[in-house]
Amino acid sequence: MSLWSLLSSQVWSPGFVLLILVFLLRLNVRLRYRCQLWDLQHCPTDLTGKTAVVTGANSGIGKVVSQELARRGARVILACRSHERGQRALDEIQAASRDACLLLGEVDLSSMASVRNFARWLLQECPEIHLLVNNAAVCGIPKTLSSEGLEFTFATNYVGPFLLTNLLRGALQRAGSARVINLSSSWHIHGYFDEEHLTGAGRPLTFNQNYYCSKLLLTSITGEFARRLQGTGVTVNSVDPGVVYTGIIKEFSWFYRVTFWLWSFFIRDPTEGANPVLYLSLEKEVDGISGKYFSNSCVITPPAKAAQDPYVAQSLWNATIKLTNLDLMD
Ligand SMILES: NC(=O)c1ccc[n+]([C@@H]2O[C@H](COP(=O)([O-])OP(=O)(O)OC[C@H]3O[C@@H](n4cnc5c(N)ncnc54)[C@H](OP(=O)(O)O)[C@@H]3O)[C@@H](O)[C@H]2O)c1
Ligand SMILES: *[C@@H]1O[C@H](CO)[C@@H](O)[C@H](O)[C@H]1NC(C)=O
Ligand SMILES: *[C@H]1O[C@H](CO)[C@@H](O)[C@H](O)[C@H]1NC(C)=O
Repeated sequence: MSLWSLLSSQVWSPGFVLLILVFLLRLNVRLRYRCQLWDLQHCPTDLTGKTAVVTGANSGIGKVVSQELARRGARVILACRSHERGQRALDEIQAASRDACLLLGEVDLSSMASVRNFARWLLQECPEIHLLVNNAAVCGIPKTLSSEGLEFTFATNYVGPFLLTNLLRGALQRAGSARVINLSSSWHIHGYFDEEHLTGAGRPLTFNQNYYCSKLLLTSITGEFARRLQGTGVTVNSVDPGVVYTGIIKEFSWFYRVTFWLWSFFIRDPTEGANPVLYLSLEKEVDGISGKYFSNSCVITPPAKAAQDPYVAQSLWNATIKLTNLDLMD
């Protein structure tokens, strides 16, 4: 077919032109992300002999992170709430890299009893932990109280990881130098402080604000934890993976899910979303840096004002210690 007949043929319907436009736009977005992303391929870090724990490892960002850590020789504990979904992810990662050393752990981060059981088991299996990725989270769930009297979203996204990190503190310190990474979100700037939210009380929250607020608390407490761990060799930082097309929207109505799907052409895929998390897990230049918030292009960025106030963070720390009965432990 000559060029002329191709140009004058029927294929140039508006639909076809639109399709090409979408394709070009997507290509542009992909190329732009490629420039923003950290160069994972050229990072030489080897994790042989190291132990890493990733929560919510069965899907999305957590699965990509677990796979990369395992590929680099780490023993990776996939901490999942569903045995079945966890096992499926484990089999998949194992199939991709046959030497991967993986262990499945069961934990429901919304239940403090479950977090304690998991920590007990984990400390028996792994006396030293070099990397903890607090990745699991939920989004889009209306206010719900757990049987332990905690609000479900806050319990999963904030109180559970708080308790887990504290219970694993000894194992992290024993590792000599360890990193804790909290998955935040740039949306935390839409949250505000109210400790009473943790127990389902406090000022009413609008649509999805429980998610934003829980991420704000997480970002704030990261600073406080870092202050408390100064000099122990353990660093804690939080990071925004960017807007990523994953299962995070599974609890939303079909309308939001379809919108997100349409949007998925222009946002990050899980591999791109995992990139800043892997940067914090692997990159040598992050050694010793603690208490910071990293943007999705791996740059230290000031978090929301509310998350920078050490007094607020200390008060939040005190409240959460009490809520999790950690004050009765030692
Ligand atoms: N996607 C984004 O645009 C975006 C943006 C900013 C921040 N983030 C953050 O990135 C992190 C990873 O999210 P994702 O996008 O990869 O979403 P995802 O695919 O939904 O992954 C979330 C994981 O957390 C697990 N989880 C949820 N509740 C749990 C609980 N109570 N106990 C244990 N595990 C639980 C889920 O397990 P199940 O499979 O059993 O549900 C799932 O494996 C989250 O912290 C999220 O807030 C994501
Ligand atoms: C937190 O608790 C400590 C020790 O119990 C106390 O000294 C400190 O003043 C409290 N901080 C805030 C902000 O409540
Ligand atoms: C993340 O770091 C904080 C401090 O970073 C630590 O207390 C916490 O347990 C980890 N998870 C959360 C929820 O903050």
